[in-house]
Amino acid sequence: MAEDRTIPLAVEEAGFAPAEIEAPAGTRVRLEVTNRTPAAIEFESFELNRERVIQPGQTAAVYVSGLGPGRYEFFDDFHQQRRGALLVR
Ligand SMILES: [Cu+2]
Repeated sequence: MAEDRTIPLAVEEAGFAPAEIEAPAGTRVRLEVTNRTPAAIEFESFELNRERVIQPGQTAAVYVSGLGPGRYEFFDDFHQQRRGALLVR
């Protein structure tokens, strides 16, 4: 069984907090994405192949696994100035 890693990630008006998160290669990562803004957001990543609408005040779990080392960018598709990245080492 691969190691499980939970990473909290908030979406605030100013952007993702933190804007960069890290995980070891090969782990199963559970991103706990909380929308702390008053409007719906959409967590999206082409590189992670994930897309999830999250309503204000809600938290959604986004799972990714089997990632090799690299930088995987994500953004809020509804407010595209909000950007962040998952660094896998
Ligand atoms: Cu989208």
